Amino acid sequence: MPTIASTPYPWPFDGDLRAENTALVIIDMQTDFCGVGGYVDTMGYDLSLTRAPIAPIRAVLALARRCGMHVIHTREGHRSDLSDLPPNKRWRSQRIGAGIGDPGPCGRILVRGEPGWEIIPELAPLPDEPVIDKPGKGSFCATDLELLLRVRGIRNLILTGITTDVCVHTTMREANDRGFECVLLADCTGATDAGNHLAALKMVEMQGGVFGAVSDSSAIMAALLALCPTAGSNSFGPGEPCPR
Ligand code: C5J
Repeated sequence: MPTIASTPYPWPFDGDLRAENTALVIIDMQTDFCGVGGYVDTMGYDLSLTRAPIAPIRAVLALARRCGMHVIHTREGHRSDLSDLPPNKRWRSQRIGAGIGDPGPCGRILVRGEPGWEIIPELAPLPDEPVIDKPGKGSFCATDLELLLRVRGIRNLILTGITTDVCVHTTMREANDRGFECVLLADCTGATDAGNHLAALKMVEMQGGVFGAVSDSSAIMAALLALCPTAGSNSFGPGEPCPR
């Protein structure tokens, strides 16, 4: 039974880890959250914290694609008329000088179609990879993510992206309550505060894994190579599926 090294238990719980029933979920790797002039930068947070996961996610993503594993991206953002932006969310952001919907160096902050809202080029989705556009923190709220996962027969979710304590955690909690088996990759996530990142990891591990498990990029990559040994070879191009 393939499992990956993770805490507080080897993931997934039943060893049913296959490319077909598992998705790599990459949450909100948008300029607004990790780029110069974006929302997080405008709020004055340290961008090195939210940029740290870019390289590890790239490595996992390349291998997941070669193994033919499902890859799903998410983007937080609002309609240009802001009709899906709750007034309290807007008010809070304006209060700290980074008003959602207001103009900034990367276009209107967190508005769909604006440069800051785009996924960063390093982690750009391939044309056949679903992108879930969400107005909130959780990826299941007001989206078709659950339908898409059920239709594809996906049970296991490998969670990556930013920010650990907000959109990644909310998504993990939503997914766990829906019966999905989740693992969060510590080095493939990042928060606007280092302490919050660590606290978010610890929260997952309580109560025997109250929301799932925590692992890292090297453990998942070892498992992917075990599942699909030829994925490590250079005999086929990036993005090409494993010739099983
Ligand atoms: C936040 C996110 N932090 N992607 N969004 O507002 O975590």
